[in-house]
Amino acid sequence: MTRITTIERFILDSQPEYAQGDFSGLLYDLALAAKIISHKVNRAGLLDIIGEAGEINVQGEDQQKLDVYADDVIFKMCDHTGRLCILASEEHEDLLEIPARYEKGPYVLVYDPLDGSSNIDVNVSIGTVFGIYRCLDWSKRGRKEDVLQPGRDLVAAGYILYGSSTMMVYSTGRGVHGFTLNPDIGEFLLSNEDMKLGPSPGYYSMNAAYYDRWPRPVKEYVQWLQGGEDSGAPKLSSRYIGSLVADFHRNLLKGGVFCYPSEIDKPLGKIRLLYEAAPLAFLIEQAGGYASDGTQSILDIMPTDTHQRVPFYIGNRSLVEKAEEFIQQANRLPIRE
Ligand code: AFP
Repeated sequence: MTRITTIERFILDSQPEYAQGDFSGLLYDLALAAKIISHKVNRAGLLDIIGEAGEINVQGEDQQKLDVYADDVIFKMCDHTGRLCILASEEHEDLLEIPARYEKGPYVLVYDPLDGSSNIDVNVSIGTVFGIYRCLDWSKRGRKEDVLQPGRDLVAAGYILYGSSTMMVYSTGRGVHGFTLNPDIGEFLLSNEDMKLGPSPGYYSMNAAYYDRWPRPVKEYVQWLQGGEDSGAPKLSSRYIGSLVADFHRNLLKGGVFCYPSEIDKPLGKIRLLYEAAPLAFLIEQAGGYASDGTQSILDIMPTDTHQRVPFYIGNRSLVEKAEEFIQQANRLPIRE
């Protein structure tokens, strides 16, 4: 039998002595939340049988929408532990304060509880994304400033993919590590240690239905991606799920680039900087890749709003830098608000 490492063991073994309290505990809280959400996601198809979201089910209980449920689970797993000073969720307009009856801690959690939720009804992979920052000022913990930090200052980031298996992938700045949930024993087991992008990318991923809405340099970049040997681009195939976590995970394993560019009438695209772009940018750099808004590293962008969106190019460095080249050469920088 090969050596089995649980996520708990791995978290404890790979953190320095000083980080074995709040930080390790927070990662483990997220792993536990992931198991609870995974259990519910796997039953999503049964909603047709036991009642639709928003209705009363046969047990007489209110059905919650899955993304609201996931949001609740993460908040309730983390609000009382004394590890966090504030949370920000993609589901909420406002920041999520630690209830006054609980102690505040040194970390900040930003998260998208269930991304790709339009895929739930059709049984396609969805995911949770999270990022962890340190709070800036211990004496005034839990302010907006603690949340509005650049991705460069993340101390950890990760995602949970609810796919053919449930996986939790995270980095604390020491490589990217993946764990697969064994549902029989209810444990995340180390399955992908120190994940790195391969040198030969396999895929490009973008919603081609928006081609007419993309600015000219983006169209030229896509033509370059499609051009194979004539353009000097690597031979790529196209894959697009429409669930960022699933698209990202595939490209992390197989190499490639995911793009959600600006559009003529949507200059900042769709992807949220704080909840999606920055945590995944942190992971991709740890895996040897790069993420950009077309002009600069995603990790260097200082957020000004918790829900701000950003054009997003992420994957193998050579492919993302090529996007920057097209965008910068054309001198048509995405307009910032
Ligand atoms: P939903 O949660 O509304 O399904 O959005 C998912 C998402 O933010 C991200 O996961 C996808 O990559 C992207 O949107 C897909 O958007 P398009 O449908 O516009 O391609």
